[in-house]
Amino acid sequence: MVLGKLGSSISNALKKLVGAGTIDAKLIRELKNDLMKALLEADVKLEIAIEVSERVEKRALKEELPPGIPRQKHVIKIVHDELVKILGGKAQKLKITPGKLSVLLFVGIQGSGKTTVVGKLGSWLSKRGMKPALVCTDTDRPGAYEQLKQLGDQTNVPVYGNPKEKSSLKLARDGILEFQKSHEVILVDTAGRHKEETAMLKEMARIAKQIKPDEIVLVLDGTLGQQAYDQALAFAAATEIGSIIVTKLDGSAKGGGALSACAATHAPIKYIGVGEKIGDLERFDPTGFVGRLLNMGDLESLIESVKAAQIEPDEEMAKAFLTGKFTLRDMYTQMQNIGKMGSMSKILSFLPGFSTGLPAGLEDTSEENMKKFMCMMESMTADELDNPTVIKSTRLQRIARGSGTDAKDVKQLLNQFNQMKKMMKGMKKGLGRRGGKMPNMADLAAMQQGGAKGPKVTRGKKR
Ligand SMILES: Nc1nc2c(ncn2[C@@H]2O[C@H](COP(=O)(O)OP(=O)(O)OP(=O)(O)O)[C@@H](O)[C@H]2O)c(=O)[nH]1
Ligand SMILES: [Mg+2]
Repeated sequence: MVLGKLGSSISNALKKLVGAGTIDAKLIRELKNDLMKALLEADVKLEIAIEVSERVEKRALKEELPPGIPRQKHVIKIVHDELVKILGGKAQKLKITPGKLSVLLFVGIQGSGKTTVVGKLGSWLSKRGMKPALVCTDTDRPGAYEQLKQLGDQTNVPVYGNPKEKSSLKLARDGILEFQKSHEVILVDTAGRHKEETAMLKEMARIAKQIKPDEIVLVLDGTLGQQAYDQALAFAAATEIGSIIVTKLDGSAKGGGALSACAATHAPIKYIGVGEKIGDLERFDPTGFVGRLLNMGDLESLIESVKAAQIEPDEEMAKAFLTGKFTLRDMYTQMQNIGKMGSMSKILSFLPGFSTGLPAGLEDTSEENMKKFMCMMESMTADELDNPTVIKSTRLQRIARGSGTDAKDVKQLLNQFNQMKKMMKGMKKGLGRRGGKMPNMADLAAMQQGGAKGPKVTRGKKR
């Protein structure tokens, strides 16, 4: 995988963080250094590596924690978001308006893969029911028109060009005239082969001015290292780059150059080239890519579900807890909250380092079990919910019957409740440091994971 090494270095750094009970400024600084090192090793330009890791450090230290989110998870989200941000944010489509003529101009240095990309995209669009056409404006490379024609012929996409014509401007204009009435998307290939880079940039800017494309796509060789940044910057200075396509990501490319190019142009990567064949083109989704890169499952959906649930214990519950009166009713509410987020084990499985298991009293909190427990609690009287010690044999039988379970299941629930209550009692002492806030299930899990006896996770506090 491109940037695979970067991903494993960063996720190792994050695992260190998750494994630690308490996150302090020293740990965050360590993460910043690990991040910077990983970015540099992946060929990301020094300035960008510094900028990203410093931003992560600053945010991790300053930002208030959203309710119910342990600091570890929050820091992971910051790293994730910053990487996604550089790569262009949400996955975006090319600027093509169905039913209207769209013109896309492809630019890039010699050999970056422009002509190949134009051929691949023609095939991509035509397979999706659109009517694309290709235009060759390259007057410098011998055989440029034949190369594009060959690609177009493979997928029956028409190609305009004239090897005898010397003016690239005229070729661009004539190509558009040729297809504008009969086709939906015109892909214009340009020359990358010039004696001087400035001459090429000038020609590109002239063509752009003349044909006013809907989008200018910078095609970038994915095997480029540090120089990718300056190259992308030069293009962005000469014209308005709308998106990037990174090619040759099928080889041993580290991919850091692509990351720097995005930062230089503030343009998103929309596609990647992963081979020489016409079908070797993939859409690029920064969120999914970074998620896979950091190997932490679909973090976004987790974060979204946590956000949607907005888990925060209510005041009544906090009071009940502070006075040591944790009842089955409170446990029921907690389970309802977890239900809103998805099961506890699923939530924890999103986090590296949490795979070792659930905290004491929660091992059995699978979704199915939780539903069963809630069913049993629904079969209890108010008295039983508030004071579970009254539940003895006949009541046990009645609750089991009412909820379609066995007496041993009810016993298991009571057992789990008692374990939780014991654990909460143990933590009561440390509450002052939490500003009197009651821990929720996620906190409990985090505490247990850190091996802490008391609540060491600070929430909503600036450091
Ligand atoms: N392995 C691999 N090779 C690629 C990929 N994309 C392009 N190439 C190869 O890179 C070489 C250059 O590609 P072109 O498409 O001709 O590059 P260009 O930007 O049009 O080059 P100029 O016209 O000289 O500016 C060709 O040999 C392509 O087959 C890719 O995604 N993977
Ligand atoms: Mg070419």
